[in-house]
Amino acid sequence: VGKEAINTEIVTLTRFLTEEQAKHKEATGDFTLLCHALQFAFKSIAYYIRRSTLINLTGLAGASNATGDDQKKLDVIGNDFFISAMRSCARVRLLVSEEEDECIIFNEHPSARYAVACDPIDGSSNLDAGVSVGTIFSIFKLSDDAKGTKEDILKSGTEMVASGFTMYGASSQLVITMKGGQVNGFTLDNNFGEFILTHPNMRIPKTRAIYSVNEGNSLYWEEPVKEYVNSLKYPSEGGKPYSARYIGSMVADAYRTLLYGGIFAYPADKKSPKGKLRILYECAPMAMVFENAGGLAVDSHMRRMLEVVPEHIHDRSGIFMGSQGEVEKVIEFHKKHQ
Ligand code: AHM
Ligand code: MG
Repeated sequence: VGKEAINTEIVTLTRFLTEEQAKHKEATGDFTLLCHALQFAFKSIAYYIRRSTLINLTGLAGASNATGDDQKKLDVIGNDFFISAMRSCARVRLLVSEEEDECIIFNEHPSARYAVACDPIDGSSNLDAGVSVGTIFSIFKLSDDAKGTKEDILKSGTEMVASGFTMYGASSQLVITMKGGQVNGFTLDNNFGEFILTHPNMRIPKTRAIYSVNEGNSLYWEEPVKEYVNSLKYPSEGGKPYSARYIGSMVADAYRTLLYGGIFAYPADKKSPKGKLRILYECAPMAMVFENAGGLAVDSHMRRMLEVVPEHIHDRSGIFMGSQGEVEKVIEFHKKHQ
């Protein structure tokens, strides 16, 4: 390799965060430190997922989590890494995790100004088959009158300061966005041990004929959802039907949708009238990524996903997210039924 072929100006996540911080005169560095802790949690989880079949980390841990799912060994480890990182960075007051019934309150850091919600390993039913899973996170800045109780985080997604996810796939991909900002994608270079900026300013295509939904639930779907999905499969004369892609890991389905375009849906239905996916650490953070990339995200009532306020920390919602043109179609079908 010639000298000129080597990029010596690599933008690592650390460098990216330092440069972002410099753009904000009022920044204290707290957010940057919090993100450093986050990236360590991602690297640790990525490392153990890569090695899981070799070191007996497949299978169940023998308990179930807050929402009644069976916990995998890696769910427990991922959760522990996440909690430890958030506690030790000393910038987080509250932490909501899918794996914890209650909101964790770090009383040892009473002046910490951030609250974080996370799903440490989303899509864990795919883990033992080596299929991509991911971590989803949302970051809120506490208001001045915050009391340090879980109510401080029962906010709409519009209140988030940042959100994103890491997908543990053929490589680990970290996608992060800040309020009103661009969406940036980083790839973990295992040799460097660094996330490298590989996808600056990600923009989702305006339309794409790909839909991603668990059609095994179609028996329970409401009429507008049935009609909408049928319209994709049986287009009017001369039209081409959509392709179906469904991994069953929200992070992996979302990452593909972000890159290629299309729509990802987990609608509320007759069996799960509130939907399956959780607002604070699945729907809202994804919605912010999609909106900031030029896409849309709505709930099953066709409300803007980011404006939905959870009543409880583990509240669920239906969700449709993806390319602007594709989500607009869903909205049209729902309007017809009003
Ligand atoms: P989990 O948090 O228990 O892993 O569940 C969330 C996952 C999402 O990643 C995925 O989109 C969905 O559940 C798949 O559900 P289903 O198996 O019902 O299609
Ligand atoms: Mg999950």
